[in-house]
Amino acid sequence: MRSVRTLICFLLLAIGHAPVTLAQEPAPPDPVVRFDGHKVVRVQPRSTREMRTALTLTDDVWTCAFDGDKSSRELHIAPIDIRLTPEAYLALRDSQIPFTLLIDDVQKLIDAERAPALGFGPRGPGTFFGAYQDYAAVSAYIDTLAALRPDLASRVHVGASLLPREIFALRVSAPGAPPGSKPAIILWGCQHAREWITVMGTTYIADQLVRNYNIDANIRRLLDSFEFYIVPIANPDGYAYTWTNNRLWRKNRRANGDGTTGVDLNRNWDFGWGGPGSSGTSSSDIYRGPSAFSEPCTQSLRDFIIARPNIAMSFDIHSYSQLVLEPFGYTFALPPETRAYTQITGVVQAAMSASAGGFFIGGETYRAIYPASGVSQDWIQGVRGILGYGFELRDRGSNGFVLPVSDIIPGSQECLAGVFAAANWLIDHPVTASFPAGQPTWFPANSSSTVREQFARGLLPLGDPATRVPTVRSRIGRNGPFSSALLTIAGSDEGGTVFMHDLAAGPCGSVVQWYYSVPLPDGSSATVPAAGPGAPFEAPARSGTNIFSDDFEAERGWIVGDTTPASPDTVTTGIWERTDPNGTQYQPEHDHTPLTGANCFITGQNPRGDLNTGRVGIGKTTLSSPIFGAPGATRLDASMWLWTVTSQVETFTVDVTTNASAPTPAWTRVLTIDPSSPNAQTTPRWNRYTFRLSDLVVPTASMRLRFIARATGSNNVVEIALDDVTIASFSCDRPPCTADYNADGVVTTGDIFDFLADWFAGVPRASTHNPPSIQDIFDFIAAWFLGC
Ligand code: 0X9
Ligand code: ZN
Repeated sequence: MRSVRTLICFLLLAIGHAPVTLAQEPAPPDPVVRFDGHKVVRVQPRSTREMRTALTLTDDVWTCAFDGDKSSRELHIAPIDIRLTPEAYLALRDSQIPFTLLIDDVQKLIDAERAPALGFGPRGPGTFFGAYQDYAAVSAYIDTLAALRPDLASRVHVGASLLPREIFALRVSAPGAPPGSKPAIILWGCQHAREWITVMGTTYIADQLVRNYNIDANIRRLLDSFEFYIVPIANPDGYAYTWTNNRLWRKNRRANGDGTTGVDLNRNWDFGWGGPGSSGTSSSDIYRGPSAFSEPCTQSLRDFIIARPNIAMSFDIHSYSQLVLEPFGYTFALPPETRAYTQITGVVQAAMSASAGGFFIGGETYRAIYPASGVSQDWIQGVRGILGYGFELRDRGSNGFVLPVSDIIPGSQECLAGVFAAANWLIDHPVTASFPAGQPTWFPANSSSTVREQFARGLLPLGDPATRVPTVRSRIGRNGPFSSALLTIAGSDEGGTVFMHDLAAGPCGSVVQWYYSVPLPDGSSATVPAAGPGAPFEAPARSGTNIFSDDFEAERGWIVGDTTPASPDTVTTGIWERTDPNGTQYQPEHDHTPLTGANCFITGQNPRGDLNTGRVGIGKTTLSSPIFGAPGATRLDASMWLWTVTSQVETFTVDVTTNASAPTPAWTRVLTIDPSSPNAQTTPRWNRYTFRLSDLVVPTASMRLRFIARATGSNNVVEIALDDVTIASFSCDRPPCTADYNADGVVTTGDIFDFLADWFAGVPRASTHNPPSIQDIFDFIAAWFLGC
């Protein structure tokens, strides 16, 4: 289904505009295009035939982007917004194709947009955001801002468009910070000419930064940390044309030499250029141009970015649909910064949604909207390695590109909220660590374990890992000195370099603490977690026994097919198999730990790019573990990694039995994933699940786990991958011992000294009273003499 939708989006956009908009500049003079009685509708086709019919009725697709229903994205022919002449609208009504009317008269909206809102003048200080502003007005306003605070702000020349018009930027940073001395954040609006709210939103951010440095503590923090480069109009010729001739023009104003005009600047960048979701047809609204970077506007922005290696993050601002978009657009593959993107997208979405009424959702461009190749964001991430976001601002279709003047301020506030949230995240997370095999939750007592970790860049690039090797500092217990060791490189995966090191654990009941010191390219270093020794990673030492452990690299007796004769599996496709998966939207490219193996269990191999062959058909497919036993275990944990896609009413369940050899074993539910579950995603990743089986059942000598993927409709998707299953029992899971203050696993006089030192130093952990009381000491000594 995905490929059908993709094709349709592509076809629709590729058709291009009606002849009336194709005339070349400058002579003969272009007519002014009017849209009297034109309507915008959101069509919900029920078949490819209906989609094709809708396609014949329009020459202007407003978006293929948004279907308003997260769970059905990718799975159905998506709704599309199209503009229709009055005649075409009547034809659509006759066609019986389901649609909703979004805009009744486009020209009326355009006329209303030009009229300044009541109580606002079109120009002058303080009223700039009371109306939309043309190229000259925005340019003049940038000068005004620079003049207002020359210590903070300056106008910067980015380059020139074809005609030529200047592409200008405002640079804003704390007073006295020379260019290049801080990490930079760059944002640009209006690659697409008709997306007027993006011009206002970017200028609004410039305005707020300049005016509020002395007033607003957060703005001061941002300008003390970064330099901002704000480019309100990345496509000046196109923008000017939307003011003079055609409010709905999207591309630049290149005369293509064949009677058509315009290259889509956001298909002209040189990473994945020419790929899916771009067109080689010059009349198309997604025409990519004759070659990558054929246009002066994209060249200028490219060179401006290359000349500033301190750029840490970028925002390409568009409208509409209310989306926070991660790379990539040209492929469903995830960018190498996946972990940072995931975290930043979350805070950005939340901040934008909390700001002025709009609700924003996030995802990678390719999956969240449609394939789009040659987009600026892909070049930013793919070539420059810069965190690159794309926003789609207001609205969700009620007015589309032609927002009422009353939306300028709230729409701009949403843009600002998103940019600021991401910038603040960067300040708060200079470097983050992640653990490819999961963050250790315990260590085997009295022995040494290998830990693998990766470091993701927040504020600054980490640079070449081989020349800047992080250090681990660790100790047994919560007091005393840390010892240091350099990490070694274990390999790399899509998350970057994987490091490894050994950690020694003490006796049962003790804890291990550790943190990292990560050198940065500028010679400084960051600690991870940020507070370093003040709040390190910590995990207990236990005497655990691995009852069962399988990474699926070898055959270990798993059973495919329901073991209960009364309820056999019926599906013929999507049956569980142990294999090295081929990456598709629904299936991982790698098993969970590609450094140490290739295989996992999946619900049917999909040939690369083919989403259907390996899909679970109507019915269920069952996978059962070999029998394992832990009779008498007081604590039995199961841990596994799952990669899940479930849509519609499809489900995935995990059960455990304690009478595995009975003819009809009884099963206890351990996990259900359905579309409402947190990890039931259409942008799947490997997630770790840990269950305390001993809380659910009394462990016996004859246990099994069972995994069932179930589909009830042929159009729906349930695709599961399973890897790295571990079942462990713990004989030592001591409750915390107050007397073992330093958590080294033994109660000695050292605990008294460490306790007293901390108590006198005011360490919060040493006191249960606020403010600390002498009673803390009496309580501790009593516990110490009692032995815990
Ligand atoms: O198709 C596009 O270029 C963007 N959508 S739009 O409706 N504004 O034309 C999406 C491209 C990737 N996303 C962003 N950078 N926003
Ligand atoms: Zn756009």
